[in-house]
Amino acid sequence: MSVQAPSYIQHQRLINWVAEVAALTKPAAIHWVDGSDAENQQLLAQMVAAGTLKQLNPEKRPNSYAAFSDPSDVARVEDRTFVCSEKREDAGPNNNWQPPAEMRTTLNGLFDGCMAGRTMYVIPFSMGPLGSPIAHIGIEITDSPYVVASMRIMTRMGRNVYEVLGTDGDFVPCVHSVGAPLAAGEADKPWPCNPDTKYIVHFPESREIWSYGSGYGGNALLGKKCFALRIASTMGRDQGWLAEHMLILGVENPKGEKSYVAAAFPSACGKTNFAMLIPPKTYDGWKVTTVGDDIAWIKPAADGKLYAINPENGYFGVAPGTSEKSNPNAMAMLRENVIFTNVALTDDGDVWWEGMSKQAPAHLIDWQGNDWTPDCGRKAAHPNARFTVSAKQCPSLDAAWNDPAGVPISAFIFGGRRSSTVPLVFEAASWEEGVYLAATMGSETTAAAFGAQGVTRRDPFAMLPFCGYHMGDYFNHWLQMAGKVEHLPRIFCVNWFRTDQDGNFLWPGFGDNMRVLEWMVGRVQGQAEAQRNALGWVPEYAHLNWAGLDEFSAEHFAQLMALDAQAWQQELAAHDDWFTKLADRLPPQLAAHRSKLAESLAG
Ligand code: SAT
Ligand code: MN
Repeated sequence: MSVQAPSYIQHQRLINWVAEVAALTKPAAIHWVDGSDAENQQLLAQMVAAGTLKQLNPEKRPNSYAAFSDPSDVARVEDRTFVCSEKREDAGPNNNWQPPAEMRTTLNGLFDGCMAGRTMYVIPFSMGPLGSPIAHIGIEITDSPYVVASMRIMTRMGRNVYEVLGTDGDFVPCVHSVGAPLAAGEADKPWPCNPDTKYIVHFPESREIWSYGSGYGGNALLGKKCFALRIASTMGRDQGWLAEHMLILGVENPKGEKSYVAAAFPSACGKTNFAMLIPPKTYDGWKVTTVGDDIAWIKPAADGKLYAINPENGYFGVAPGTSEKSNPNAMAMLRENVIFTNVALTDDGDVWWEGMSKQAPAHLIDWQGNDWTPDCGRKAAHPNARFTVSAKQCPSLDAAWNDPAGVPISAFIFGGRRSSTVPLVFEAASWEEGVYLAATMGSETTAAAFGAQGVTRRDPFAMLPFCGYHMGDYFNHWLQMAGKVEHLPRIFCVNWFRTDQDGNFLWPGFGDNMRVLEWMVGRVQGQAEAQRNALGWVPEYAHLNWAGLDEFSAEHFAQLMALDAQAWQQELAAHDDWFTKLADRLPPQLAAHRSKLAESLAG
């Protein structure tokens, strides 16, 4: 197939690659995406006509749309996700692996003619501010206009990317197909996908991504987890930087002193809410600002500090549970220009999801298009329903969010969902101990996420499904940063989810997380006090700011911070089980710290 690239593309290797993919996938047409407003409007109108999108009531939700996916295509598919490094050991037990040559044969078969009857879109995008030394470029080829419209929100997408690429710049090639070729005259579906066959494949050595069969989220928006985490983590390993599943936020005190922190939480731990936290009323003069809600790329700079960018340009957030209480900034950000996926529709053409309001509307159309009433026994929105919205609409957006230099990181925060054992907050006594804590971090499953409820799954650094290489090597990479970075950030652990004997949360959470954040940032600035214990440095009751939370007693706080020796013996045994899985590449420092920790906990 001959391809005619627009004259503003001067990159022959890129044009050749597009021609190769076109020859394989055999689309009906090629569209070189330029990112313009006119192009976007045309694609949206085309998707409305095809039934892929419904336009929402412009008076309620201006310029916003709802998409409804095929019920077989509603989330990332971890069991269909592969890291095909040359050697199996390099992918590690944390990734599915197949020999790269075998996988290429499989993919060649699947992609042969897979775009028949469809338009192939070529999407140029930058992860991070255009031209930033921390940013990297990708080109996604896709046959899904939904992916084009979503990538326009989630990345810096458009023809100016080619100016950065020039004639020979590096890019990560990403090939995506919904895996549903159309025979001549065959009618399309509103959400084409392949219900039987899905492959999300990464080749870390050649830094390529191939995705087949799904149109949803991280399976299809390849800049996100595939590139910005799995492929970028291997780039970071090779080049001495970090690609992390972290939010980035700024905290400014009334004196104007500002610190940035990056925080990793597994899913269902309120990560987006924390990234957009609004401090309690008593925090006059304090500001919390958002740089990113999901991913951080972090590189050492000449001044000896680590600088972070949010490689993304928007938020692909979970809608259910988002409310005026849990995240007022998100609610404000979602007022217009949003693409929702798998939410429910109200009778007046707006959206609703579980947790948006205490009282559900009397009637809705659920995400599968059926009538819904509060007593029908089904969820109105899919539990993994999403919003896709530009970062620029976030009311708490940090002034430096688009700064090519990134923001200096002074602390890393790791947190899971633990009903017991792990205290509200503590600070690791050293970098190495912090890496240990992050490496052994666990989170209890919620029914929505994994079926079984209350099982603690180890999710080191919240990276388990996203690290593109052996987790043991990844821990080692983190340990090695100590020799490369002069001013290392401090490392903290938090747990917002500890419960009492009756299963009630001990910590109010949401805006009150500010109290813990204030202490952590105070530690960084040398202003907050702490006490040493077996885990590290912990605040005493008097070290936190309780203004506006007067009924919160010292005894209550003690319950949140308690170290239960027996529970920690079990915890350490779970760490052992977890480390056994990674034994072939586990850094010896971590095993050594395990023994030290057992001794200090024994007192
Ligand atoms: O679907 S995404 O990968 O973008 C979000 C998630 O599942 O974590
Ligand atoms: Mn995420």
